[in-house]
Amino acid sequence: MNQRTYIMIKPDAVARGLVAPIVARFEACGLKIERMELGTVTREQAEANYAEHEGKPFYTGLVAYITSGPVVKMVLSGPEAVMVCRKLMGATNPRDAAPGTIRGDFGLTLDANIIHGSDSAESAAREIAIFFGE
Ligand code: D4T
Repeated sequence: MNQRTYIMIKPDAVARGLVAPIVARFEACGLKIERMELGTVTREQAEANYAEHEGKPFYTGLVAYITSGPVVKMVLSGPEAVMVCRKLMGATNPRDAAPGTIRGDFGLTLDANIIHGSDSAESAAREIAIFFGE
């Protein structure tokens, strides 16, 4: 089933100059770039995106981090794109992420885990609306 998913390269990865190698992995897999934009995340967008985590101990730091500098926002499409992108990204905590995955190869800490990707088709539709207004 062809799907769209929302992917965001987080501020630390952009600052470290990792945009090209990360985007290359999605393209190498055959995923299509539908939208791609360098920009900042507003506080409103961050709170909407992470609403499920409101009240948790890491929530304030998470919102501060994602709004701290430029990110790369993308819509990618392809067969089972949501699941395929989650596999390419690896486990949420880079220390648990397998070598060969984006987080496993480029990340070290959970609070700056390199990349965000939608976890379901429903989340993708919600997040694409938040970040691209579609
Ligand atoms: P995102 O949403 O960034 O793609 O990550 P995941 O979908 O893989 O993981 P998540 O929603 O559980 O976590 C969102 C975001 O919060 C940070 N985080 C998470 C953190 O700083 N401390 C924590 O204890 C947890 C669970 C990392 C990712």
